[in-house]
Amino acid sequence: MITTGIKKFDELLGGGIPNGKAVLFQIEPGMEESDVAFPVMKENIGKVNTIYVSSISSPKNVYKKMEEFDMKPDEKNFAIIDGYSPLIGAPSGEKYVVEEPHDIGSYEDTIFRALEDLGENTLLVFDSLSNIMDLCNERIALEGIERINNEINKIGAYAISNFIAWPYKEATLYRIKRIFNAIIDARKEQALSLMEIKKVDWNAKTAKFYFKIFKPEGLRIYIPKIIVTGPFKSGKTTFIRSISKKFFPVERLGATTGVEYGVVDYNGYRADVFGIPGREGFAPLLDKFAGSSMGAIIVVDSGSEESIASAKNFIEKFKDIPNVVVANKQDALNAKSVEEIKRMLHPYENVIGASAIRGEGTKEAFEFLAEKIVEELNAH
Ligand SMILES: Nc1nc2c(ncn2[C@@H]2O[C@H](COP(=O)(O)OP(=O)(O)OP(=O)(O)O)[C@@H](O)[C@H]2O)c(=O)[nH]1
Ligand SMILES: [Mg+2]
Repeated sequence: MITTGIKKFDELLGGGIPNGKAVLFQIEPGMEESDVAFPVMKENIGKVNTIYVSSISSPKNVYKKMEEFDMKPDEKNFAIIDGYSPLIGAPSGEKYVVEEPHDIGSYEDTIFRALEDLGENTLLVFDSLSNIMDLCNERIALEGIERINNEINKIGAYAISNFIAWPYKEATLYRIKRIFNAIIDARKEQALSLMEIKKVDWNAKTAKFYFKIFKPEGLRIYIPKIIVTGPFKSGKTTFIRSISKKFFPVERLGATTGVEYGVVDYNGYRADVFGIPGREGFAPLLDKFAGSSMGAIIVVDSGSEESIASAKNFIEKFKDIPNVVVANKQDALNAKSVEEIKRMLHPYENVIGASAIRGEGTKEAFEFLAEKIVEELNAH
């Protein structure tokens, strides 16, 4: 089994990509993220041997890109199959060179030779299957790809491939679907990049989530807008600070006076988080954000009944999007327990205890909401 490095993604895949499986990333033409396989390869480099089939860029550019992703390939466990240099008539310094890049047979020969050298614990990565199909005869190329996938299935290795889904003939697309164990779509939706597990022939779910690729971190489930609000002095700013890797407060004399912003990177999730004071003057802004946010975090002071009671208004305001109440200041002597707070907010259940000042429970509350946001996306 190999993993994607994204906890939720792996969970949806039933733990990861099992041995012997060939996965196709079917990417909408024109997408900025045209290489979705690369960050998955990053996650596994060093854990399995890697063969990278380079057909659209020079080995030099592949190594450069690896550096950008903080990857340190080792000759013993990483090899490039160079299908690019012969194409442009340049000499290749690689051990594995596709002599005749217009012939899928030449790709097969080289790949099988490399697989033999590196063994079954190997991940085969295609930088662009669509490019290889365009170079070789489409029909014959597909037959070759099928033979390669069969070999992967047989020896229990792994394959991941980028495939730009140009408007190919129906028959071609059908054939492609048939010869891969899993198809994962990457496409634009409402100006965001969406990944959708469309087909899997092992025990996994079809599901979707928004994503982004960051350098050097790699793949992340992306949540463009989470709002953090709540009553006065409940610890909203302290909460956002404690979950963010970058934080931009807007404060005057210790009080928040505008929209503060944090970038969260936690357990495979990347989110842009906006803090808005809950006071009356900010109500119009709050309503505007409520309409455009994917989720809401309501921070209350567990030591104040008034603060807890006011959560009800916020719960009502955010009833149409996933939300969570953070019962903050659990460290304080007069703090009401999470159970008590749940009773006070009954029948509302999504209450998570935290101490933002100690950084306890805050990331868990964030992840709880992030999971709900992904579930919500898959509920429709
Ligand atoms: N004991 C305790 N104090 C906390 C905790 N979190 C925040 N505080 C304190 O509560 C006060 C308010 O914290 P902030 O984070 O500024 O609260 P806020 O909700 O952003 O406040 P406003 O934006 O002005 O409404 C500060 O004195 C914090 O140190 C916590 O978990 N425990
Ligand atoms: Mg504040």
